[in-house]
Amino acid sequence: MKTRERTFIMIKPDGVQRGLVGEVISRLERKGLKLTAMKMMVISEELAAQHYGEHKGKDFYDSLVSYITSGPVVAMVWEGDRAVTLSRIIIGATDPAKAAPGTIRGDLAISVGNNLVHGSDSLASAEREIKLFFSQEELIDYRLSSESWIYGEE
Ligand code: DAT
Ligand code: MG
Repeated sequence: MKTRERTFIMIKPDGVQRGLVGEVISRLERKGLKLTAMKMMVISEELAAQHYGEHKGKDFYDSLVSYITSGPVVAMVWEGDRAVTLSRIIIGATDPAKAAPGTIRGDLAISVGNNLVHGSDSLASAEREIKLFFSQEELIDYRLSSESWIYGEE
């Protein structure tokens, strides 16, 4: 594996309510990424404000915070070569109308707000978001037996 990265992925309340937890996890698993941490939780107002701090002041901020705190989410860390970029491609563009077919949002979402999944947009965001949601002990370091088949001789 050339550049092992960890990224923060979260199935948002609409994903949980619509029964798409397995679907989202399955797409990331089938890609060959490795699940490193996972928990179901209800996000507090404080955590939502920290997670979405970059959007504070925007017109959709209040509805974004009330949506993300409205029900349980599934927070995860996925690992692999270029995991940040690859998982953003699997998730698709923010607006489902612009998300390519074959992506999670392109296939399964309609609303810009309720777009099912969050994925870190850079390595720096990933590091920040993983720290917000998980302790060091919750990140499981293990080897996938399929790794040599996923990465070949790299
Ligand atoms: P992404 O989730 O693709 O990283 P983002 O970080 O720009 O997108 O925005 C975070 C979330 O905020 C996004 O998933 C949905 C919501 N959002 C973004 N732009 C919006 C808009 N113009 N109107 C309503 N909600 C928006
Ligand atoms: Mg974002």
